[in-house]
Amino acid sequence: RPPPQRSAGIIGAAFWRGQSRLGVHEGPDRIRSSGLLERLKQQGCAVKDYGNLVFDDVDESSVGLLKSVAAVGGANRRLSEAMKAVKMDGHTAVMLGGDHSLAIGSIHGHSAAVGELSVVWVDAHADINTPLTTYTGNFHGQPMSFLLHELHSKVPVLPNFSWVKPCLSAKDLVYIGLRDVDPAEHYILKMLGVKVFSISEVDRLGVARVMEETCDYLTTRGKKPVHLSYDIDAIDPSVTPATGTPVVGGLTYREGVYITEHLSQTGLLSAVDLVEVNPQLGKTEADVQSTVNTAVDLLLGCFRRLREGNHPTDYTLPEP
Ligand code: EXY
Ligand code: MN
Ligand code: MN
Ligand code: MN
Repeated sequence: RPPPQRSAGIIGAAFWRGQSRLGVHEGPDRIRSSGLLERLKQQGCAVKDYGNLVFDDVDESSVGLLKSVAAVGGANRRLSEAMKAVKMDGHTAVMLGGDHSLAIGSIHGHSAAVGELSVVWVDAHADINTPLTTYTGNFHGQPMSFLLHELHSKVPVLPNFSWVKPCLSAKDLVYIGLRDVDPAEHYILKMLGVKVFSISEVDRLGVARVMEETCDYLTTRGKKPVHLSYDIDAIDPSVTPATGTPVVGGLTYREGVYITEHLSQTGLLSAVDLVEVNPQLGKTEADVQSTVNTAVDLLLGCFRRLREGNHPTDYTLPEP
């Protein structure tokens, strides 16, 4: 039997209120216009573009330090429903952000469709502040706290968030690339025993061993579908400068792509987020191009692109 055809179901989430820098809502269209869909098709992947979500206009509402609470809750509710529908249609889901607060809806909706998940979170940041530990008030630094069963009792109920049910266990989460972690976040990671390959572990072990260990760790308790949540700021800002919270000393382009290639080869990759591309933050057009092109290459890697090259299984050499 031929392998089932791979297909990508793409959702644009042009949402930015999980942080304060203008422009991250341009990510989805900019990534599309750099040829994502065409290149996926060229590599033998079926593609369905579900377009950009339309979010309700919600009044700017702060709760204490927390910014745009109701808008973030509402947008993620819509995304969760859309994500669930894309998975029900049988695609590997691709969520183009937007800021990383969108992982709440993306992972929630993915889990609503397929049940228990593993999550691989590739980021300079842990994004695991609770609404009570954040000192910026930005929701893109908090999504993981809403998703983990173990933090449920530490997260207050907020306007437009009552629909969120934790859906992930700490043992099913792996971080890669961390290098800017707040003290409360570090405490939480240690308290819950979360598997973390910080950028120091990438230095020490090399990316190949990090990916072997990631997959071994996640598959020892059964082969759950994998959700890859990829923040472009995981990559070094010399390669991907057009992002809101760049941190020096990141993954190289090659390490970043290797992560996607390895996860793709497991056959378990079920959904991908590509977030925090902000085309307004490049100093030059070349900065923006480099950031967006890297985002596209990461996504191609998620759909079985190999840098060694490949060919159709029925390829035959022309006879003279
Ligand atoms: N830890 C800081 C905060 O909570 O605001 C910075 C978070 C940046 C989050 C970026 C998207 O990954
Ligand atoms: Mn992030
Ligand atoms: Mn980040
Ligand atoms: Mn492996």
